[in-house]
Amino acid sequence: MSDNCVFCRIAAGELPTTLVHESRHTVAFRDLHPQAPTHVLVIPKAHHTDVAALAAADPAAAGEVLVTAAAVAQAEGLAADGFRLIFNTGRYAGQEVFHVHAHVLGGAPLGPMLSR
Ligand code: DGP
Repeated sequence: MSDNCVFCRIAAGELPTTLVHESRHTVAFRDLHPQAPTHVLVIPKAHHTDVAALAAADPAAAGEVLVTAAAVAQAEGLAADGFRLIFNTGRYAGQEVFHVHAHVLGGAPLGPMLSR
């Protein structure tokens, strides 16, 4: 656990959140500021700054985040019409929370991948 990391504190149950799914190594919860009708964040419980750091340090955990994201999409009813997974990574991507998280977005047409 990293001191002052909001997602570590959510994973530890120290901050209130709307949990969607929990496994031994992952937690999924609803985004505080949803950008789509369904917007869930999936994190590993262990602290890694971003998806590149996670993949380098623990490829199995990276895979588990993807498996959890797909299970969440299925459970939230997004699988049939489709959904988007986003890992904002670093400054140019606008990453705000430096504990790796997958955004699972869906529930309506999501538009173009990037706004220009
Ligand atoms: P990113 O830009 O990829 O780092 O997105 C961070 C997301 O995390 C953003 O959509 C808002 C969400 N978020 C930030 N703090 C909290 C929190 O305390 N609880 C929840 N549920 N979501 C949060």
